Amino acid sequence: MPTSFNQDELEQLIEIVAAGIDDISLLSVPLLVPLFDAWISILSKQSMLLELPEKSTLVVGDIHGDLEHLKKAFKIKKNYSIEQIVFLGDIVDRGDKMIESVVYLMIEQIKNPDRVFYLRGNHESRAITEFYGFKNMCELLFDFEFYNSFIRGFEKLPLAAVLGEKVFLTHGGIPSEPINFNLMKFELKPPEILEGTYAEFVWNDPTESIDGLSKSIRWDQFSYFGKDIFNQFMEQHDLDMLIRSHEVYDDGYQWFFDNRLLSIYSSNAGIYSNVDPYYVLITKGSVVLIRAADF
Ligand SMILES: [Mn+2]
Repeated sequence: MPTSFNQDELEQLIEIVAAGIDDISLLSVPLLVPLFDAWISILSKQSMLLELPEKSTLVVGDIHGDLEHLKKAFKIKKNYSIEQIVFLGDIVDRGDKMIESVVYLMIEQIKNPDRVFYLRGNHESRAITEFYGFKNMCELLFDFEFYNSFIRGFEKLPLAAVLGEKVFLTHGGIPSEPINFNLMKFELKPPEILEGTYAEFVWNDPTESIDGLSKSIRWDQFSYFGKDIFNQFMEQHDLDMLIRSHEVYDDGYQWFFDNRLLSIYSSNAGIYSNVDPYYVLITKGSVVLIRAADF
C-alpha cells in the first residue's frame, strides 16, 4: 500500500469509509490507515490552544457514542450555513456507536480541517478508554492497532480554543494555577491527561457553592473551581465567556457565574437516555442555545 495518497485517492477512500458508518462490517484497518495518517497530520499541526476566527460557530458537547446527535450537529451546520463547528471532546466510550461516531468526526475533519475542530475530553485518553468501553469495542470489532491509531490521534488533540479572542472553549474548565497562553501555544501537547495543570482543562468542574478550589469528587488530583477563580482567569485573558461540557444535566445545559459560563451536553447515549441534548450557536455577539429535539 502506498504511504501517501493524493487528494483524489483520499476522497475515494473517504466515500468508502463513510459507507462504513452505516455498516461497520465494511470497515477494515488497511482501509483506514491512510485516513489515520491524514487525520493525525492535521492534528499535529494544531496548537494545544487553538485560536479560531470570529465566525458563526456551532459548539457540540459530549457525544459518547451518540451518532445520531453527532450527525444532527453537522446537519444543522449545513442547513443554516454555520461556518465552523467545534466539538468539546468525549466522543468515545459509553454509547453503542462510539467507533462510528469518532470515524465520522475524523472524516469530517479530514474533509474540512479549517472548519471542523475537535478538542480533547477526559475520555480521549488511553487509561480512560481502557475502562469505559472504547478499547474493548475496538478490539472486539477490529484489533489493537485500530485502537492504537485513535489513541495516537487523541494525543494530538488541542486542549482548548479561543474563539474570536473572547470566548473560551474547553471540555472541563479552569486549571488551579494561572496559565500563560503564549507558552501554551508553543508547548507540546501532553500524551496523557491524568495529572498536571494542562490535564485540569479536561477534568475540572465549576461550582457556585464555594469560592476558591476544592477537591473533585471525580478524582483527588482535580478540582471544582468557584466564581472567584473563574473571574480571575477571565480577567487575566480578557475573555467574555466560557463554554464547556463534561457534566450531564437533564435539560442539556446549565448556566453558571452570572451567565458567563455555559455547560452543555449533546448526547443521550447509554445510561443518560433521559437527557435533552443541546448545542450552542455563537454568532457575532450572541449565544443561542439549540435544542437538538427541535431540529
Ligand atoms: Mn468528560
